[in-house]
Amino acid sequence: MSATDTLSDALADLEAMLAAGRAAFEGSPTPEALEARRVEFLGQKHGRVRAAQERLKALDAAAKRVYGQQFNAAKAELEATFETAKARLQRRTTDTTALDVTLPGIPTRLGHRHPLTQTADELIDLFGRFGFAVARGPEVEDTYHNFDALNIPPTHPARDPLDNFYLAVGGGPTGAAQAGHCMLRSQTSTVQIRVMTAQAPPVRVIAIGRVYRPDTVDATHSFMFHQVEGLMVDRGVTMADLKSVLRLFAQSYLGQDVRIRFRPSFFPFTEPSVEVDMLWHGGVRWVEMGGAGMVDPNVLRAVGYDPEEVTGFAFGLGIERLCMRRHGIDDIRLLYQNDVRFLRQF
Ligand code: FA5
Repeated sequence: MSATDTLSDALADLEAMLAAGRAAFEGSPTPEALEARRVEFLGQKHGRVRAAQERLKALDAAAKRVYGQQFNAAKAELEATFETAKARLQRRTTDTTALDVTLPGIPTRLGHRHPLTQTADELIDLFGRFGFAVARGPEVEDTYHNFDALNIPPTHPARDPLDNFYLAVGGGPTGAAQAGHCMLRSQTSTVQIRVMTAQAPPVRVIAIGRVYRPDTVDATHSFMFHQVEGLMVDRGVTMADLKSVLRLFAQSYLGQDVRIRFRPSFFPFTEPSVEVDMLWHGGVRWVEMGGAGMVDPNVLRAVGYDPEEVTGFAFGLGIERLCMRRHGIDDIRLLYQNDVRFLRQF
């Protein structure tokens, strides 16, 4: 092997070592990795730079001069690259904007059920303990279940289009498509009919759900709200049972000291009928909580029950007002604005 060949080999190896060292230092992700690579390249005893220096010994005087110059430049460049990489990694560990993995995390806020959903769940639980099962019915109803079967005659003002959300399409009581026979239910009393047509007495159910009325919105009225309907039919059910159940319910849900009162009223599907009020606002104002009464014999007959055999009571309470009274909420609109600052309190 000639001295010239040895020089060109040595220069090629030097160039390759320089490229590898540059890449190793610049690509070091941590101070520890950089230190390991420093030892590999710049280590005093066994480093690759040291080995490249050893190549000098085998070269003749002229080649030594050439190689020596290139070696010095390569070594200086690698040392500088190492220092730059070291400074970069140091900056990263002392940089205050860098991620500090020892800091406590930012807790994720857990969501929870809307106060109205909580109220509905509590009512299901409470009435469940009184022996009432849960029944369901559709929100899009026909006028048969919303009116006819509830003894509400065709000319009754409760059917006024200004007081109801009729739908332009839909099925009538016979299922035939007939505009105006379909509506968003205005009361959960529709479910009474559905339950009684589906099963024989005894019946003891509640139905919870949305109802719709084009009422003017104010602190206690919304155009969409929720009702809990109760229905109990059996032999010998009396008005005394109705009053006991409602009083027990009010005390359980609103507190032992709650005061409720029954006022004579009228609903076409109950006879006698009452309206139930609860005392509110520091005991200075009565607020209507619902309507109730003994199921009208006409309604029982229409679903195939014998009013001589069985009697029943029914009630329909506004869930928003129960929830408001329970939590001291003075405006129904707060329940529908979805302001998390409000909702977070429940
Ligand atoms: C009824 O809806 C009857 N179906 C109740 C009933 C059932 C009577 C079974 C007899 C037997 P009323 O229209 O009064 O009745 O409504 C009942 C309750 O719903 C009211 O007392 C009130 O608490 C609530 N409510 C009525 N309208 C609204 C409204 N616009 N916004 C919020 N709550 C309302």
